[in-house]
Amino acid sequence: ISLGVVHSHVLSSSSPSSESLKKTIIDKCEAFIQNNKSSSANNCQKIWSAFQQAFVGRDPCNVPMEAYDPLIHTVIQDPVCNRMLFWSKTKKIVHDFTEKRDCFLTLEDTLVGFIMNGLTWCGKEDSNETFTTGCPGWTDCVNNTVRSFWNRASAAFADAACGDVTAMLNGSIATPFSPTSIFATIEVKRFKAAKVKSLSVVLVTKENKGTTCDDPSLQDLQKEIEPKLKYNCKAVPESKIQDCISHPDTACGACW
Ligand code: AVW
Repeated sequence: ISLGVVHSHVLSSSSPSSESLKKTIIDKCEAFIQNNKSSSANNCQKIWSAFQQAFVGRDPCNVPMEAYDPLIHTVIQDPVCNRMLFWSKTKKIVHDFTEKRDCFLTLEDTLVGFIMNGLTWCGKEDSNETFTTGCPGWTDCVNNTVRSFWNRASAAFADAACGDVTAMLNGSIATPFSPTSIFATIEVKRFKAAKVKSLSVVLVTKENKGTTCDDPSLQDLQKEIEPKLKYNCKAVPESKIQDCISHPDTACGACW
């Protein structure tokens, strides 16, 4: 049995055919809806068809983020005020955390983010094929198929933000609020003062080392936010968040 599983895994991940990408996406879509009944108004076939029209037949380095507008408009997603969690350079810990509890939700915990998370895809000019290998990498060209998707999905996630929003940033790197990140270039710029009350930064630190909330990049963030929204920042040791990951019964409010 285990050999069979390995074999089919190798087959499905190396096959570049349109059918396998379509199946992967529809399967993930249906699995998500199964586990999140609040998403059941979505139609996975419609989502696939809106998704593929963004990039099929196009140069994979020339897909602007607007190409995904039809996909974003097809997805039905309730806003979750006060529970939205943005992140930058904290991908693993933030998702280990949200996987265990419902009090916070990242883009990757929403339908469209969940479906595309971990996938690579692209098309080719004058072809109706879809590919999952040989696609341009994140920095190979600005308007690549995958990066433009994340830009567009992040924009929609930030547009929907409301109430008190939280951002988990990395206090172990020199510039926790990186000016080239999606968080800085897209999400922060789209918070609407009429809907978003405050931004709370959780700066994940390694035992009182690294950057603090006084870091110049975080001062830039504060300047960009205030006085439109309230801003606050708290340095939280990584071990405290790890404790909350291992003890999912701990109240979310006690995690930072
Ligand atoms: P990130 P963001 N090469 O941790 O603020 C390959 O910088 O941008 O956080 N992949 C890359 C590269 C690169 N040079 N740069 C970024 N990525 C990919 C959506 C990689 O998968 C959520 F709502 C990395 O883990 C967050 O609030 C991911 O992009 C926000 O945007 C995130 O890069 C996180 O984006």
